[in-house]
Amino acid sequence: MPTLISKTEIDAFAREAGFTAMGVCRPDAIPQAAERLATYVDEGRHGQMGWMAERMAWRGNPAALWPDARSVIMLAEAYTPEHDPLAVLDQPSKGAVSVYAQGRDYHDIVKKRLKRVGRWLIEQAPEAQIKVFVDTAPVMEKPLAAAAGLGWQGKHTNLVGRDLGNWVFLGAIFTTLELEPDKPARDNCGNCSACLDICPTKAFVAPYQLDARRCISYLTIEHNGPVPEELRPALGNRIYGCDDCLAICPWNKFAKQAHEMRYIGSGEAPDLAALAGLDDAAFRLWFAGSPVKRTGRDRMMRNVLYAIGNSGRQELVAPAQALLDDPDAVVVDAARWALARLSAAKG
Ligand code: B12
Ligand code: SF4
Ligand code: SF4
Repeated sequence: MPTLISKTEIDAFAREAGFTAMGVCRPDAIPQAAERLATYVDEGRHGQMGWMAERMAWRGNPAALWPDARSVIMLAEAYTPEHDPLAVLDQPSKGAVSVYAQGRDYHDIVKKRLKRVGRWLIEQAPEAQIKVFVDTAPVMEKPLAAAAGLGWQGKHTNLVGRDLGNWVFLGAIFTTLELEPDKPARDNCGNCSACLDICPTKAFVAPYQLDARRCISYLTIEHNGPVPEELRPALGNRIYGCDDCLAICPWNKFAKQAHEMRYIGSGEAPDLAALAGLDDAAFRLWFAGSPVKRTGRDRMMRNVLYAIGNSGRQELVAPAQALLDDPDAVVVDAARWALARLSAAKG
């Protein structure tokens, strides 16, 4: 349906609500996505994320997800760190938590903002209908954001913008309003391969294609059970997510400051020894309000033990030994591995 709201007005309101950038595309603007998603799933690159293989007809084709939608408003919200996110990798007795998880859970904050923009849209055009999505719905946010002109999918597969860098969260508002689509942005990766080269586990099958099963973000957050032994040394001290391919991207010199200070952690990384002592209740308390909480205490303990094993620090033998009789078999396996590795490091 034709609308009298201009995109400039929507953009202005979205910025007032806290978003850093906005763009519009049609729901049928990502015709290659379905096939690429199918290849990804057929090759098993999604690992244990079984939900990616469900509702593929919707995920790969936003026009099928909601046939009445006429426009997709894509929004980006900056969470640019104020410290060097890779500095913690040189502090083996600390646990590296990726930037996006150092502060408050973005899902809650972005969703509230999306709803605020959505409510405002309906006030301006009461005939409009909207649906808002962030992260967990069967919507491919990166190709949609690229189609809406916010940037391009870099070789690390994340959205990068010439004036945004890649430290942004994405969210979508589908609407029945007809809005003028933006032009997709050009790929500006050129000959650069910094993100592919830095990846500790060589998780990229090719530029623009990730095998999640090798990605530390997947292994530390999504993967249940023991991490394959050959990949454990490459985790280093990363205990929740990984920022290497994002942090190295040269376009971050144009990154915008985060508007939401609740995303900005103190930059202080937690001590592995302290984390190893957490029971379930203490874990929940420590990570209250953070996305880390969703991974659960046992998986975090597993990650902490791999980091202890990689630390070479003999003072971490005692905290690892204390977990040898943990009720969780995966934690016990990780404790044994950590102790064997520390013993080998002692020589
Ligand atoms: C599943 C998922 C993951 C998985 C898999 C990631 C992946 N790349 O597939 C795991 C757990 C590994 C993960 C990790 C991370 N994630 Co994640 N994740 C998602 C989720 C839920 C779906 C992504 C998806 O659809 N993947 C399936 C594949 C097929 O899609 P794709 O990556 O877009 O694949 C494209 C390319 O491969 C490309 N392609 C394929 N072949 C070719 C060939 C050529 C020539 C070209 C040009 C392109 C091309 O086309 C495909 C389709 O567009 C989205 C939220 C959402 N609903 O979209 C968040 C999301 C992508 N994640 C996000 C973040 C922040 C991260 C991490 C940085 C977190 C961290 N610090 O640990 C890491 C980054 C790791 C990385 N290098 O990608 C943000 C990214 C924001 C941004 N700037 O782009 C999102 C959008 C969440 C959000 N709402 O903000 N994530
Ligand atoms: S997040 Fe880390 S492990 Fe995953 S692709 Fe990027 S650099 Fe590799
Ligand atoms: S690091 Fe280089 S190749 Fe990777 S996304 Fe950034 S510009 Fe593209």
